[in-house]
Parts: sequence; C-alpha cells; structure tokens
Amino acid sequence: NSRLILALDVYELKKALEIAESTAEYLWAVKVNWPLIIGSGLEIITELKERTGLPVIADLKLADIPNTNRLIASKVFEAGADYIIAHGFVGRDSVKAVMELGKTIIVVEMSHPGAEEFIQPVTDRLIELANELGPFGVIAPATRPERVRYTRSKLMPGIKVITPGVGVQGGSAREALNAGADYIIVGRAIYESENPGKAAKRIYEEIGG
Ligand code: BMP
Repeated sequence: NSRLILALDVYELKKALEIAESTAEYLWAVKVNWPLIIGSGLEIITELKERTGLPVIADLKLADIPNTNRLIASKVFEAGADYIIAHGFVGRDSVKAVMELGKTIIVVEMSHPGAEEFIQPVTDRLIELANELGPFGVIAPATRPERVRYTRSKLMPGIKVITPGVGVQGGSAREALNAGADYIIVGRAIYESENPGKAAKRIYEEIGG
C-alpha cells in the first residue's frame, strides 16, 4: 500500500538490483527508464521483478506511429513490464496501440521548466484524451502542485495521477499528494543517497506509508 515509485535511473545492473532490493519494502513499484535499459538490457525488467516482486513501470515515453509503438511495447510487456508510459501528443491511434497490449500511463504534463513551452498548452486536450481512452494513469508535475490539483479535477475518477519531480527537481511529496496525486516518483533523492534504503524509508514515512 505504498504510494512511492522508485525511478531507477542508473546504468549498471548490479547497482540497480542492489538499490531496488534495499528499497523494495517502501515501494509500490519500480520505474525503469532508458538509462537503465541502455546500460543493462531489457532483461533488467525480468530480473527486477524476480528479485523484488514489485510491479515494473517501463518509462519509455513512447511517441511514435502506432505500428512502431506496438513493435516496441509488445517486446517490453513480454519482458515483464506491468505498465508502459506513452506520450499522448502523438495522437489517440498511437496511444491505443500501446493500450491494446497492456496497462498504459499517458503523459499529460511534464515536471521540468520546458514543459511550459509545448506540453502545458495542450494539457487540457491530453486530459480529454485520457478521459476518453481510460488508461491506468497519467503523469502530472509534482513541481507544480496547482497543476496536479487541476489535472485531478478534470480527470475521470479511477484514472490515477502519478507525479515525478519530487526532491532534486524541487517538488514536495506531501504537497503533490495533498493536491490529489495517487503516487509519487522519486529518483535521485533515493538512488544518489548514501543509504538508499534509509532515504526511501524517510519519504515513505513522510507520506504516511
Ligand atoms: P528524479 O527524482 O531524479 O528527478 O527523477 C525523476 C524521474 O521521473 C526520471 O526518471 C524522469 O525521467 C521521470 N520524469 C520526470 O522527471 N518528469 C516528467 O514529467 C516525467 C517523467 O517520467
């Protein structure tokens, strides 16, 4: 019943497994992004699942034509990923191609400053897309709690709000959850810490387990 997702953005397989194992008891899921897939291969997904028993989110931010999205997503779900993150701005056909294969999370607004240039102006349309397609969840920015609140208010109940940007990017876990987030994603504040297990525990306790 944790609401914490670890962003495991390291290259090395051994290091990734060590960090995942030492933090697993405080996590809901582990998120794997390109750095880890490039550094350790797709097998890391299978390995992480075996070693931690936790769900794995493949943060590929797929943004291609439906056929290419399908070719990528099918292999990644086959490797054991439980969820795939896809961009919505490429259009509903591309998102549907992923959703037909497994549970999907759609990006509606990113956490970095540059998101205000192109993504934020279309967030309303991306929320509409999510409401129409009914994915597992959407990504909204913990760095802008007011935008998390806005997204939650427009989103159909049942679609989860998942928020990165906590810690190094400046967002607060508590504020994101108060604004309506269901899960928070934390990377560097855990894996760059001297003691990742302790850091994960601290955040887990801060958000009330
Ligand atoms: P960190 O806590 O170290 O800032 O890592 C955040 C993680 O969430 C990274 O894997 C990043 O790619 C991802 N992410 C993000 O920071 N903002 C978004 O809007 C979407 C993301 O997936």
